[in-house]
Amino acid sequence: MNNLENFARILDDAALGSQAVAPIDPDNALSLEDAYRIQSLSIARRLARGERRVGVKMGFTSRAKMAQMGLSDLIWGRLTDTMQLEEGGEIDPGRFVHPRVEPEIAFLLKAPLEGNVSAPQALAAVEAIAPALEVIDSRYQDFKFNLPEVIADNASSSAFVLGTWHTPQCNFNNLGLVLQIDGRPVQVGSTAALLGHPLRSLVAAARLSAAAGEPLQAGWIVLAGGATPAEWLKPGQHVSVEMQNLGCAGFQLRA
Ligand code: OOG
Ligand code: MG
Repeated sequence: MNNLENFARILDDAALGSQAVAPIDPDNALSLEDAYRIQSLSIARRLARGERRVGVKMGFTSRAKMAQMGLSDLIWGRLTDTMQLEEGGEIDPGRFVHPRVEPEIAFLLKAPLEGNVSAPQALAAVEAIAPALEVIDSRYQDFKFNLPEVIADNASSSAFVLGTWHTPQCNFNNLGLVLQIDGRPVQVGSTAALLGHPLRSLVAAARLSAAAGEPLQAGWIVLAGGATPAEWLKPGQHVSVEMQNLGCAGFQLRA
């Protein structure tokens, strides 16, 4: 087993066992290319266990997220079917190490989307949009990492919940949103926080996925990134996002 495979195993085991691990790149020696290779190898382990690839998540597409995590480069990760949890459902907190939640907007694609596309070309490939909650859960101790480490860790992907799909034939560039925990608003924002327009996040996803040799497919979901800072989650909490015109998505963390 080479080094990269070993790191993929460590991170995959950490996710499976909900157990934090030490940083894998304490000397800042890992290249971004190797970091994405580790991510790809860790997802290959999930696919070998029978999970199915369902899309892509984008990270650090808002200033709020960049500032909160102290990193300012766009990153992306791979979504599989077991990460999608039932809207309104109950989630076992035991599956996480130290979860956080953030409000996002999701795209459902009706056509493949590849390479350097324009925003109108990206929109033409969108079947529907929905409000979303992403649960991020770094596998590193104290949720601390450098850029290659978070990339290797599949951009902290852990779970997501989607609200109802809506036609994209509406203006969704500046929709107000509220993240609530136990009925109390904890973050307020707008989809405009995502690179000025969430479609820009989809454009970036098309470019980065194609460059990695895994172009976006019809039927895939793309999570555009957190529009506000993420909030820590505790067992027993109820979380929801309400998005202007698009409705709500929520879940209950079991006590
Ligand atoms: C990295 C993942 C970033 C987003 O939406 O910006 C992300 C992290 O914050 O742990 O999911
Ligand atoms: Mg996110």
